[in-house]
Amino acid sequence: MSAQAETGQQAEKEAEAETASYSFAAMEAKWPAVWDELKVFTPADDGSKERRYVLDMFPYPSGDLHMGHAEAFAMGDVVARFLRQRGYDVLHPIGWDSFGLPAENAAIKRNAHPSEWTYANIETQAASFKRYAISADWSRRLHTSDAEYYRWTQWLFLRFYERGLAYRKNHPVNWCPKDQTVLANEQVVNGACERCGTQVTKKSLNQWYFKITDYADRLLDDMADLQGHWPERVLAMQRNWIGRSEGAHVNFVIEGEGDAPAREVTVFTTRPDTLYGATFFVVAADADIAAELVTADRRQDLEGYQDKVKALSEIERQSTEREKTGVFLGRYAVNPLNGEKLPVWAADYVLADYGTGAIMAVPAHDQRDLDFARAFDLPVRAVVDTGQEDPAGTGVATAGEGKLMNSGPLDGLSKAEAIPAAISILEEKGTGEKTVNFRLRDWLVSRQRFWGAPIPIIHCPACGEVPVPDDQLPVRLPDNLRGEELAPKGTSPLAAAQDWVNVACPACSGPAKRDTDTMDTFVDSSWYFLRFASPEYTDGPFDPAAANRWLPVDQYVGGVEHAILHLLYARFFTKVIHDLGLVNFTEPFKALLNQGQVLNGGKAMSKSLGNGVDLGEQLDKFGVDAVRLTMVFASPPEDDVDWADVSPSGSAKFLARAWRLGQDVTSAPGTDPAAGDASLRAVTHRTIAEATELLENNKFNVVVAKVMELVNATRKAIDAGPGAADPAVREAAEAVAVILSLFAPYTAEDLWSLLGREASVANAGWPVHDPALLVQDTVTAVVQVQGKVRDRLEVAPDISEDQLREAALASANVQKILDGRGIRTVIVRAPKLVNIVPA
Ligand code: ANZ
Ligand code: ZN
Repeated sequence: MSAQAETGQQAEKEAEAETASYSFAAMEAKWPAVWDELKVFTPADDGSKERRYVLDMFPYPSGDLHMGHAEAFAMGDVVARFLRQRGYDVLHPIGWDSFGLPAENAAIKRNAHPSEWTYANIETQAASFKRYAISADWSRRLHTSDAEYYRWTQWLFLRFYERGLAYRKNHPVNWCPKDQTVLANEQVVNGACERCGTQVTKKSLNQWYFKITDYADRLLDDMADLQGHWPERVLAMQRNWIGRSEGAHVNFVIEGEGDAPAREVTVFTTRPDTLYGATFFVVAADADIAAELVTADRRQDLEGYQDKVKALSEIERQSTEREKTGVFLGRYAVNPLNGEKLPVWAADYVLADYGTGAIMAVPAHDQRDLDFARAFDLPVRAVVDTGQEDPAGTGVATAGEGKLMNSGPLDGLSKAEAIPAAISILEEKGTGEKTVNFRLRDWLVSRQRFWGAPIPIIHCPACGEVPVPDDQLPVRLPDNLRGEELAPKGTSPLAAAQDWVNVACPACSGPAKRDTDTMDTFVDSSWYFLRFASPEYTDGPFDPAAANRWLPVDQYVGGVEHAILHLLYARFFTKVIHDLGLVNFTEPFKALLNQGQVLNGGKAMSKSLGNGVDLGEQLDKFGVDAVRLTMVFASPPEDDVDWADVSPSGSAKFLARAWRLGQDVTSAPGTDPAAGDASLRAVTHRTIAEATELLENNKFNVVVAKVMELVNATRKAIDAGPGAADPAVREAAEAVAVILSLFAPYTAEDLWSLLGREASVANAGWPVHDPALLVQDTVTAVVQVQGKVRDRLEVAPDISEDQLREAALASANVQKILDGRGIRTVIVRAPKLVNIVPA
């Protein structure tokens, strides 16, 4: 056996000895029942304490929990447990986002009902969450696929409908050919289906929408309250997604041609100041207006072009890299300011769905227009003198500030002056007006799938759309459809359930049909945080009084992948629910924490890479506490954790070391620490002070490092210092238990009990530091010669630079190194560092 292997074995034996009596399995078996019994995590909700609401984005029940859940929920639990220790009444609920496609696909494969797969997975995850010691109030558990829940999703839909915020329209929508369902704009990523990656196409369908655009301004404005409490990049993404642009609508008359009469087409522009520089006019190739305007002899060209455009994603269409393409439509638009005739083109770089789907092209000052002008030899006329070279020559459009020229009444004005001036002229003439345009589109909520909340509308041949009366809610999903019957066929599988579809019209009692679409699951998750305030409530989606007591959520925790979809929808719902008079707040989440991802070897864990790490195996091997502690210790919560770089066995060793303090302390509980060892007390109180501040700033990983130092100092005091009977040792060990209770609940509880204290450490109360004990009489100054540490000096914290320099130069160690050489420079950073550079 090699010497190396021998020392390896030796180290292993020592490690074993160290952890021998520390059994995470025994603790995991013992404590959950005690916590349940004591209802440690159920808030009192009686007003005796200030309330705090900590929420983790609820999980989707796809199989068992994975490493990502383990990280996110470890972070959220630290916050919940910290606030509980600080004396707040904490609501920390858990539930499941349990409607959705995967359940349905699994059901088709297994010839089962989606509920079987869903609820089996929920039970698996619930057991894992319990083992993982999430400090959740299990009595408030909810599932969005329960009829008691989706009844209220439907009820909310009807309230939206009454207010004109839910409506149906026929419109080209994003269609996933694989999943055979429509997708919201938010679910199309780089032109592909967010779920399955298939290239998304457009299809004209009659679909239900929520009018989120009515709330665009408020969604933007209210972000001011979130500033500083939400990650800036999430706010930026929402701001971008909403995409507010100020500008003008300008009406152009398109001259008649042959049989086609003259007509007006409006454009949206952010640069009405450049109207005199418009040299052509472009409509979106796929907008109805293109087909309406095109002259007969060019129709075939247009149709050929449209076929090509259909295959392109929105991103491709807007790419500045792609060569510009288009078709002249044979018509001319008249510039309302100078009467000039501009040729009308159809092109793909203009989007049908943005602004009005038509633009005035100003190639001198807009790069896309300039690229197009150069491709088709159209004129370029600069109207803002930016001091740069003429774009016609350079091919580079100039977008900056400057004085107007070639622009009649606008000449000589600055860009900033010319924009309102141009708008006034247009408004006087009645050919345009100031306007605000948003990138945000209405939210498409209907899905042609089974496993979702049915849309509570009945279609009657006589009465049209008739809402299902409230007292007939929920509209339950039929439970007799199975397997292939659930397969997507382009229409909802619900359409095949004849006995379900055919109903009497609630208005005229005549034969009518239920709407067969279900709601996007993002509808379910847009209000669940409200339901947690009163999950048993039967008179409405939630008890308004309870919601006003608990909400808004004080700390929301979840992945940044929800930056726009879920978080924007939840904000929208909250505002509508506020406007319905049900709650007195307008934002759902006061603060947001985006935890990082768990990687393995620098890459996201995935089946194809084969780098997945099984959470269950990690828990079996190292114990829950070691996994939780590792997640938190690895990095700041916002950063990724690379499982290849961390050491859960190191965490386990540390936990055993902390736990053994409990075996060694010999002073009785309640002993006054005042007479205890002063230097250990200073460490304990400094740790408490620092941990408090670090936790308030979500710097959980640093807190773990601090508690490790405290464990070391305590161990030293027991072994080589004042000894196990010193009351300062008990004080330190109890502080370790309480701080550890946020990260390693089993070890902390067991340590607490070894220390002779009663369960639960989870509400022992946060220790308060004594500022008088923080005063340090000396600090350590490091003395370097040419960057190498040669001595350490204990000095007063307020030592002057001169005094410190002198003390360093007087050091015998330094003298020895210098060995008579002269000194070139001395750098002093009092009271911590001196660096001497010899001549
Ligand atoms: C003339 C002009 C001159 C423009 C100029 C810009 C610069 P944002 O800021 O994103 O709102 N536009 C309008 N509708 C469009 C559509 N459906 N597809 C593609 N482009 C469209 O952009 C507004 C500008 O984008 C508008 O202002 C319009 O071009 C173009 F020197 O009008 B502008
Ligand atoms: Zn009717």
